[in-house]
Amino acid sequence: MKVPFQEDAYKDIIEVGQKAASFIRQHFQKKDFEEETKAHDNSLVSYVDRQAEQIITRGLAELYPDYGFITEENTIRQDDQRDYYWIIDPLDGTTNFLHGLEIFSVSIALSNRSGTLLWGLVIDVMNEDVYHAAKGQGAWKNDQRLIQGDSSLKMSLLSTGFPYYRFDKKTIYLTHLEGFMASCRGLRRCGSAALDLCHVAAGIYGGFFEYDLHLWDIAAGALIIRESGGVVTDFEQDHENWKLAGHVVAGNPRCHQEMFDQVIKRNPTQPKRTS
Ligand code: 2AM
Ligand code: CA
Ligand code: CA
Ligand code: CA
Repeated sequence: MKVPFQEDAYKDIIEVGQKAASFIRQHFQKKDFEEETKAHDNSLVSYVDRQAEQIITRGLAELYPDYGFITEENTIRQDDQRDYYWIIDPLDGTTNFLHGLEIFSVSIALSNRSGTLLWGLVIDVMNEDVYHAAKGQGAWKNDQRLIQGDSSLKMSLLSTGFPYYRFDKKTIYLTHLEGFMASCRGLRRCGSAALDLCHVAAGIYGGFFEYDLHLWDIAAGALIIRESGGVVTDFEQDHENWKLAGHVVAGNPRCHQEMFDQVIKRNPTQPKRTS
């Protein structure tokens, strides 16, 4: 399956993402937003998330009127039954954004109807770095090609995100955390899964693990990792199911395998598939 547009179209799509990133940056600097909560007290959102989403969906609809959308903030009709649809998280790391921590991103992926990821973009908003990947063609940070290294688990930094409201998984999570703590060089928890995945693609982290993520958090970053030569699976080493279950283990091929051999396979329970 090829990307349904030529390389010279990437620039226009990236510009749409950059427009949203610059909108987010301006409001971050002015601090003129108020937080709101969704169903759970730690699920925060602001008008900046919604506005940024509209900037992206309007821009993309103008470029590709026939494509559908799956978006976090629901500001447009959700439709994954078109030949192609965009998967959008307009602001990944909202809690950081609202608390003044400069770690958040814009994430846009393109999928075909059968769920194959074809193209992905993550923008590190405050650093103004652009990560993108096209299926079968590679991954880039700005104009630098990303090629995976092979650092061992022992020599790697790992990144994770804590479980939110699903505290039924707390015990499994703490077991994994303890196992990884003892077997890697250091653990980080920065708060934007999309950016964490890009940092795996760039070789900053040897690996990443988190439960219960949504497709819009991980679709673009996962393609960027794969196109850099890295691996993305769920906790049963399934290469596709993470899209449905949201449980993700990612890394360079060596570190990813060692995460399973040294920690995950030694634990009798894993977060379960939801499908
Ligand atoms: P968000 O900022 O777009 O909501 C970090 O652990 C990841 O979890 C981020 O991708 C973040 O995305 C997401 N996240 C934040 N709050 C969450 C919540 N209450 N439930 C599920 N995911 C959440
Ligand atoms: Ca959110
Ligand atoms: Ca998110
Ligand atoms: Ca978000």
